[in-house]
Amino acid sequence: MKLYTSSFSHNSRRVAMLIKHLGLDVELCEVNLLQGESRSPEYLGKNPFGGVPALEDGDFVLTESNAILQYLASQTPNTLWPEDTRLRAEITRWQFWQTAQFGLATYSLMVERMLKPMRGKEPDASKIEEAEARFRRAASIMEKYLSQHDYLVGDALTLADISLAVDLTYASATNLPLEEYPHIQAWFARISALPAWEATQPQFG
Ligand SMILES: N[C@@H](CCC(=O)N[C@@H](CS)C(=O)NCC(=O)O)C(=O)O
Repeated sequence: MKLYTSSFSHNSRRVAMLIKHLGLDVELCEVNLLQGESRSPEYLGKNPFGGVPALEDGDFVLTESNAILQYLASQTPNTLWPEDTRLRAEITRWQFWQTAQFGLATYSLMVERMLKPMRGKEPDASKIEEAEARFRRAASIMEKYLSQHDYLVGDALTLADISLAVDLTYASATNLPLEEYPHIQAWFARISALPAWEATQPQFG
């Protein structure tokens, strides 16, 4: 299998972390986003959705990091993606919520506070305000849940934790107000202590 990835894409990191954590045999193929490779005709020929990450398994191509996590974790028995149907449903629920709420807020702040300045563009104050409000709404839901649990599903690390934690990759650069959420911070410290987190730190250049 091959994973088309970018070493500074947090969405790619989600999958790279799982590959490291489970020691899966997947070849990582770097796509140069800064040079527009993810939109080149050659790449779109492989992955018509464009962007990274994308997994290639023979003639099967899968996009969306959370779908790729489930597909890869289904290849081998492991506790990150337990067999139990309800646990899987809870993991999937957090992953949908990541895409629709938490990750939407952190991504908007990444665009406004990192990507626009990198491209010499002015951040949009109204978008920052909207994203911060969305972040606080989402973070208070996680904070309440994590005040009573060490992990998002069950009592051990699952795909749900990887999915959500990766959205904090650029927490400092995007000025996320994590100091307001001590239980999220404690949970994040557990995830970021994993060797797979350290091994997938973003690389620029
Ligand atoms: N919802 C998608 C988001 C993928 C995404 O936005 N990828 C970015 C990098 S973090 C990308 O490839 N941008 C360049 C492009 O779309 O061509 C996922 O979770 O995989």
